[in-house]
Amino acid sequence: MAPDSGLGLIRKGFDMSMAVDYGQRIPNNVSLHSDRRLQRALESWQPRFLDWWRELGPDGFQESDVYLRTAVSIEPGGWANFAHVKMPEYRWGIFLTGPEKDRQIGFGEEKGLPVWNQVPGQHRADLRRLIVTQGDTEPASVEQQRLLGRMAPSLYDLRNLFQVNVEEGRHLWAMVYLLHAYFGRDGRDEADLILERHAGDPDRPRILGAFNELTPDWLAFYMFTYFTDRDGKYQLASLAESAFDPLARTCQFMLTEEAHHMFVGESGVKRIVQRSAELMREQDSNEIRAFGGIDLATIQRYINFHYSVSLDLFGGERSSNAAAYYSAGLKGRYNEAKINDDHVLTKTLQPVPEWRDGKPSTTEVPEINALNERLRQDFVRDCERGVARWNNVLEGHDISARLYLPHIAFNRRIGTFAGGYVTPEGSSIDERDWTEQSRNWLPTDEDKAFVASIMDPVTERGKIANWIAPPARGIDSRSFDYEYVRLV
Ligand code: BYC
Ligand code: FE
Ligand code: FE
Repeated sequence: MAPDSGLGLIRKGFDMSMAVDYGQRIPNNVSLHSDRRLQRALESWQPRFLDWWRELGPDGFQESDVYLRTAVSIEPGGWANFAHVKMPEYRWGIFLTGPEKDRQIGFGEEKGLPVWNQVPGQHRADLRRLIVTQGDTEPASVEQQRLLGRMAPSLYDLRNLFQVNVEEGRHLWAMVYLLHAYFGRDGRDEADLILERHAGDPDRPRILGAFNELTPDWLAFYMFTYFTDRDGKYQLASLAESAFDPLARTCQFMLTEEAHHMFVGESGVKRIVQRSAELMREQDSNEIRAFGGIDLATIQRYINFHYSVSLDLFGGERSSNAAAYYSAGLKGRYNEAKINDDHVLTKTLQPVPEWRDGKPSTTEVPEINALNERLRQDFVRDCERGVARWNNVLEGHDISARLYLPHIAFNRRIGTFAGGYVTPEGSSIDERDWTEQSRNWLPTDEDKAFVASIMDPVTERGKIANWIAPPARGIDSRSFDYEYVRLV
């Protein structure tokens, strides 16, 4: 019986042991075989997914053997399953963390009531929208990154790119499962549409702004996985609090994969900063482009861009959508259970940024309307940690320059700061000054052309491009010179 049949049945035949069934065409721990209708629907979506993967997934390398990890169980150690596989043969599957016994809704108007195992009619449209928005980002990122394989700095990095790509593909599966299993006909239609919108397509773009930008080079890739995948972490964590238990458990499991994506970003930028610092010392100059390194000014401009477009992903600083999601129990706060308050948030006020009299300022709003902003602030604090680690590298090379996060009002397109002109330091300026000076703050065509010019692929084992330092250690205790990708 499908859960969208209106009978409100808890999904039958749920496999409590949570073992992953790999005997199936679609590996899963949701006992897919006991729901023929759902299984058939997903099996008819699978070839469309594979067509999409071949057409808009990684360009080239589809026949190469890539040293990928695949989830084989949802237990903590279930991750450590590494083998060389061809990407189109990756075991994309449907995995949810195990159900928590007697779990209760943690926030909002129904706080304390049992969580839902089906979609309540009055929340159907909002839940579908959240799931579609989440699902839309996953294939978008694969599309954005599709050309990077041809300019990878090493086999190690090439493998990390593909690991991120296949896991974003699996995140799409996670959302498509929810759409098919719980939203009936319109869920299936939405799942099809996710494969029809494309990153940067002028006619059918992706839903959220950052997912229509190109990821043209590896500096952009590491910035994206540092900043934009981190938005994913915070959005998934707040959906993992949802009263709709299948969504909560799906997102919980996705978070384990997200950690690796952010590691790729943080360590990637760090290795670039390290190589740049080495070249600056060797040459006793900040101008290292002639020696094939990426200068700190360019790195800073990339930070400014990727950080500001990622801030936009949190939505407006005052949001009645976010308030409605919260009071309905659909989307919570980061680490909701660890917060010591009433978890209803209608009686308290919260300061939020506001654009007033032509400059950045703050105002107070009911706390429940400030949830996007709260999540954004959690994100900002998290972003600062990595920047501090990158700066440690500079300090270790006796370089006094520092990287930093620009002001939250800088280069924003969404929310109160959209349309304002603000410097990375937070001063408001007029449009003419912006036009003249923004080339100092955002990557220019010339920056991108330079970075593109040094992106020569390095495919020899143990070798690495000149603009990045090798990693401190390899993947799965392998050495850096391991054959992470067997090229054909
Ligand atoms: N671009 O009340 P507001 C990831 C729209 S990343 C375009 O301020 P709300 C990943 C908004 O839709 C995580 N439009 O915002 C990372 C609304 O439209 P309507 C993705 C935007 O709704 C790397 C209007 O503006 N997951 O997983 O509270 C690689 C006013 O909205 C944008 C999610 O986002 C934007 N940036 O919040 C791979 C979680 N921002 O109603 C994957 C699900 C706002 O006027 N999504 N708008 O038509 C959500 O929770 C919410 O939709 C948002 C927006 C937080 C995104
Ligand atoms: Fe993802
Ligand atoms: Fe990710």
